Amino acid sequence: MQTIADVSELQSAVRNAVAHVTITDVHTHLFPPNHGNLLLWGVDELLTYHYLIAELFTQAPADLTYDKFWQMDKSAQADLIWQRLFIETAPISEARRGVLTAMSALGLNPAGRDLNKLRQWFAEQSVDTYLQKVFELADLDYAVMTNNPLVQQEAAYWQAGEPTPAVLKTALRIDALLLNFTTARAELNRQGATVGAKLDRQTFAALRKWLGDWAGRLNPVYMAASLGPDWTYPANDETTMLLDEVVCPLSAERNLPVALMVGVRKAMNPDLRDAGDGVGRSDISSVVRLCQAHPKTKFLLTTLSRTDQHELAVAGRKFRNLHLFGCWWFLNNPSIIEEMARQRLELLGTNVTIQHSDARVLDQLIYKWSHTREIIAKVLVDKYTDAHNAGWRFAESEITRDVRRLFGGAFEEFLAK
Ligand code: RAT
Ligand code: ZN
Repeated sequence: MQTIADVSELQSAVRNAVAHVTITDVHTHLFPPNHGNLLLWGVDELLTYHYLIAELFTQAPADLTYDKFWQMDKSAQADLIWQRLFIETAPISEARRGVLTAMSALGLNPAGRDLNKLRQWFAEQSVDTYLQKVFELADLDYAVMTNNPLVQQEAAYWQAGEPTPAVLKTALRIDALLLNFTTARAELNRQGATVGAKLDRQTFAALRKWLGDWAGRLNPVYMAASLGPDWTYPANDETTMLLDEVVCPLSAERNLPVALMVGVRKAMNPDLRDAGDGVGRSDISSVVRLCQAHPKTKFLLTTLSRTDQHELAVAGRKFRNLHLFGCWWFLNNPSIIEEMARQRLELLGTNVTIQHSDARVLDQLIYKWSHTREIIAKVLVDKYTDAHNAGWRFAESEITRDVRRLFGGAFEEFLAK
């Protein structure tokens, strides 16, 4: 095997591998183009991303009330965000820079400061070819969606059974069931599930059947839920019962992992709607107990608080049924991605999925991945250099193999196990 002797050659091989790796995006909020208005794309959607709405209100004048903002149509909201967050103040936050990166990668010129010109370009695109273009620019093999069968509009599209693009795979989202059984029950029964009000054996069986039917229909990569910082396991509550009696048994039976995203403090400011969620520290010992209680269920795990990350990475070393992924939401910022990547590589080697995009707007795939590639390249150059200086010599094929592991290979291995 030909290995690289020269350290600067090694460093360029690492940079090159990260720049050219094909990525699997393990968690997004994208939808197939034939699912109506569910798939968001274009500059107005980028500008009204909830991350930017939150930023707008940190500096909006007092006479811009929440109600006033929500009553505006999308393009008026986008105009306002463009004006205040790009023209009147520096677009240097991560979410703002993202819009610039996406525009530039598409060959547009954000520095022209002409929003209508940008809009005009998007108006000329057709969604199917644009989807393909974005996947090529970001260099993804596929992205995993978030598919919630308890949302009627979403369920109807899947029940209609139209084919969907191979670049979008499904994930069965189950928060609504895990966190609010009473509300979920009404929709379950509307779908013909005949679920009783009491969480007893019969109800669990009906729920397993309903969930199993949806798993059959969607063929998901995993089931998923986001949970609050106050989530504990086990607890004397519905979430524990539903995990123990419905979700984990189905997961073990079908070898279908459960992805948990823990630490979102929902509706910290309800006036901000989707932009109003905050963060709290999670209880990693609950994650540990869950992995112990359900050794036949595979858990994909990410948490929202920076403070949790070390403890979570240590847990990731202890359980074969636990796989860590992504720098979620408020952690998806260069300084934190870098810190988390270093920590995870040091504790877990390449057995981690280093990032996911969480893209809600198709175009975001472009910037979220190009920004991540930049940071991970920097971190990996250091890590490979350190191993080289310690006496190892790498072959180029080994570098590309391991970079792919970080960007989707380890995830797929975990799914297949
Ligand atoms: O990052 C986000 O866009 C959040 O609003 C959530 O969607 C979160 O990622 C989730 O999946 O719950
Ligand atoms: Zn998400």
